Amino acid sequence: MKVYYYDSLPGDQRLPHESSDPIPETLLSDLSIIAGHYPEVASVDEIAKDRSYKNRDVITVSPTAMGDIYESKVKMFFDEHLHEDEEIRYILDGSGFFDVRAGSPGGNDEKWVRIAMETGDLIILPAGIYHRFTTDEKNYIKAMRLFKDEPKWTALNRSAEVDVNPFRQEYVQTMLK
Ligand code: KMT
Ligand code: NI
Repeated sequence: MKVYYYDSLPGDQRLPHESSDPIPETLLSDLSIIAGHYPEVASVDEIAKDRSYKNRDVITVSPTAMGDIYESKVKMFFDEHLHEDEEIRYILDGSGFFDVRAGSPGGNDEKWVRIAMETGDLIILPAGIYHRFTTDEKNYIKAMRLFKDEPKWTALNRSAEVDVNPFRQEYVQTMLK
């Protein structure tokens, strides 16, 4: 996977938007993100077992799989949001971008970090991190979503209220340490 700062220039969200600013080597771990390449699904089974993840499903995001609702789904995934649980995604096929927030929360140094995910890539986003997702120009990704218990999937879009959500506050505290 490739990691870089999003250039924030106008243009389709599915374009790479790669800025030339260098990123710190520890950027993802500084944000409490775990990411890696695991060609064997068996490695994912092991990670799920270690973290007590009992359920999973597979989602295909593409015009073929979703039909008419594809464009609106892609727009929805791209709304900045957080979850009260970890978000684990394993890419089974295709590719796409996970954007995560870096910089001081609400500060003028906030940036998007773009993580370009391909087949075999796994990402674990901590609860409370603001993020968004989009397919790329290929308009096709097949991803495994892992859940600790029931497939619960609530996205809380960024707002003043969500900024003070306890899971958000806990994540922000972790960043200050
Ligand atoms: C998310 O959290 O935005 C998603 O689950 C997107 C689909 S997974 C590639
Ligand atoms: Ni999400």
